[in-house]
Amino acid sequence: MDSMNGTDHESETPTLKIKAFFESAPPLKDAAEIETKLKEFVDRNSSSSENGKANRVVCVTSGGTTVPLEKRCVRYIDNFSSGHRGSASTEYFLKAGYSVIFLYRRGTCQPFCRSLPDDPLLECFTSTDDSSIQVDPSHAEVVKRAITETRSAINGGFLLKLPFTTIFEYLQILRMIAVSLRSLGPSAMFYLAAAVSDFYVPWESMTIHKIQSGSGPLDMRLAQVPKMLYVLRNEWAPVAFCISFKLETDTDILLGKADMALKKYKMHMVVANELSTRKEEVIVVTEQEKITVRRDTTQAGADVENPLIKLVVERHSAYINHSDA
Ligand code: PAZ
Repeated sequence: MDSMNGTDHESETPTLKIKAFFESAPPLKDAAEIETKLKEFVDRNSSSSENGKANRVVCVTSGGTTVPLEKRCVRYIDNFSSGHRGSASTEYFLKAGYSVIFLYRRGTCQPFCRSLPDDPLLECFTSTDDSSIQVDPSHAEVVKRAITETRSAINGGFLLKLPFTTIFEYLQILRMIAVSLRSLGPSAMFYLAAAVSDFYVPWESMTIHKIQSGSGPLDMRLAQVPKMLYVLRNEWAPVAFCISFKLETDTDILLGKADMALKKYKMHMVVANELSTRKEEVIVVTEQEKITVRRDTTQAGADVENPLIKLVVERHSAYINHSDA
């Protein structure tokens, strides 16, 4: 499931197919509200920098998209992504002074909340005799960090969180973000870590009601999701710094596919990762080099996103300086 990063049939990805995808997609229910939030966020980050330049803003996508099988959706095709990569990267981008638009799958990992237990409400809090609620001392530190860091980033105007569930929502919101970040020129970045469905059921050919099991095996044909990286780079945000991700389970094809995505979609970087080792190491593919980035195994709790974001920020700085020259 990697349409944003995919390489199959790119030659069949004309603007027309993409236009058709958006025209047939069910309209976003909260489009006006998202538009307003984006405008406020971009305005704040365009004017608040001290040196007269726009703040750096990164759109981090995180988690997997779903593909509904029915309009009144009971069943859908899902994706494995936990959102760990996107949420961890968001924390490091904020630390590096970026403002972040976090486009995430509902219910997946959130920035600053990665260390919370699975069921935070029941595991971190206790109800006392006088019916007040207290944090269990063993979880006090992680709860405090989750609340203070998240509130400070959101209230300070550095973090905007926008949720999606379906492939239709994801791509429509991504397009809105891209268009609204256009004014920031090279200071804007796209860090596309979400696992995006390759195949989908077009809205107009989708059954309204729950698919019935009485009529035997299900025979369903899925259409290919148009390759949106193409329009992102060529139309929506042509000057932004763009990083896509490539996930494979077969290491023999991983770097070849990443290279192909880099060239075909003119990405500035492609982060290649293999499913079982993705939390240990990634390979950053650029036009000139392939850099292996590893988690520091000598440090407890160290993650691969820390060195990865350092490298990304360094390359983004060079890109901005080069654009200014
Ligand atoms: O979300 P997560 O931390 O479980 O996994 C991250 C990832 C593997 C989804 C990401 O690093 C990635 O490769 N995203 C693109 C996936 C793709 O090729 O569709």
